[in-house]
Amino acid sequence: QHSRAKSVAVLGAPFSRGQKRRGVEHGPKVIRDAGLMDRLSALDYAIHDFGDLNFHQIEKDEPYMGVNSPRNVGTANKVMSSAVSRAVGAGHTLVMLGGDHSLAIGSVGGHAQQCPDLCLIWVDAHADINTPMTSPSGNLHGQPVSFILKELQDKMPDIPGFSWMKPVLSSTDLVYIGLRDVDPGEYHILKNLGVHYFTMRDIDRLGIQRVMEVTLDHLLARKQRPIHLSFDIDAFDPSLAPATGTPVNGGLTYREGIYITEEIRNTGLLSVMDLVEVNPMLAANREAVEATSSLAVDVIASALGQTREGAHASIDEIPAVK
Ligand code: EXY
Ligand code: MN
Ligand code: MN
Ligand code: MN
Repeated sequence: QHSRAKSVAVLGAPFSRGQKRRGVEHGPKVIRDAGLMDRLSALDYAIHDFGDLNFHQIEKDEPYMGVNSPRNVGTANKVMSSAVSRAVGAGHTLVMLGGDHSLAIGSVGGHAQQCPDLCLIWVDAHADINTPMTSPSGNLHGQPVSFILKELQDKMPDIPGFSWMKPVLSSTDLVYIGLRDVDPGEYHILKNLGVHYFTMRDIDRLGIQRVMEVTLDHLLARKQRPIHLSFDIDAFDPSLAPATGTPVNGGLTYREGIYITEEIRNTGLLSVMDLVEVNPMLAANREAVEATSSLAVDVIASALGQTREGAHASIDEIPAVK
């Protein structure tokens, strides 16, 4: 059966310093405005809104070795890490609303403090595995995975703001789904470390059902363990998720995205989920913002147990005629 009835906590992270386009700090607000809490309360457990984290800005934050806003990103992730650790330690399944994807450094880091054996499913158009030395942009939202992986530590310079951070996962603990824009340095790292990944081409070839079967088998066959799902909304096709900073054509369909989260839900092992990179300031109009944020709500609800076949949670018999 599915996971024991648990409580779910939602934590907003209005943060955008991992990239250069303002607006992604409003992600938590537009996702909540799209009805997140109502949708989750229709599911089967206690649900808590932990509100938004408070990130105080560090004024003097010069680039370091080409990395932009290192102190702001490092410090924000330290805050994120302790908040996630506390929430998971208190027994909640946590949903983190970004904010840009650099926040996964703290989210995965804090999760790993409580669950050192966790595995990571990274759903994204991008691999986000540049090191500071390979990054073409200097943006930390394109680098979080390099901070997380043990195998890359001797390739990582000491970046100001990150002295608290320890790498927590091995490359075999990670699977990517949805890749279609991978930089040359990233490609080299993926191949060199033997990271398991499914590009959009792989999804075309195998189908999403097979992709999920292989993903979950790779991560869980040897031993059941907590899942961290880091879901970048830009994994979806830009026609579905236009309000995001780095859209790439040829992304997930609605049904592929929902199938991914349904399969993760069915393991009963989802422990923390990030939903990042919704940027309402980058949409052409209000409809585009609403489409993107209600898609985010659908993905989160599906990861937490909303099914396409319905549910019988609150009805235990067919109503009699009165
Ligand atoms: N690979 C590019 C870079 O490192 O700058 C673009 C990264 C975009 C990252 C988005 C959040 O997934
Ligand atoms: Mn990303
Ligand atoms: Mn991305
Ligand atoms: Mn690129």
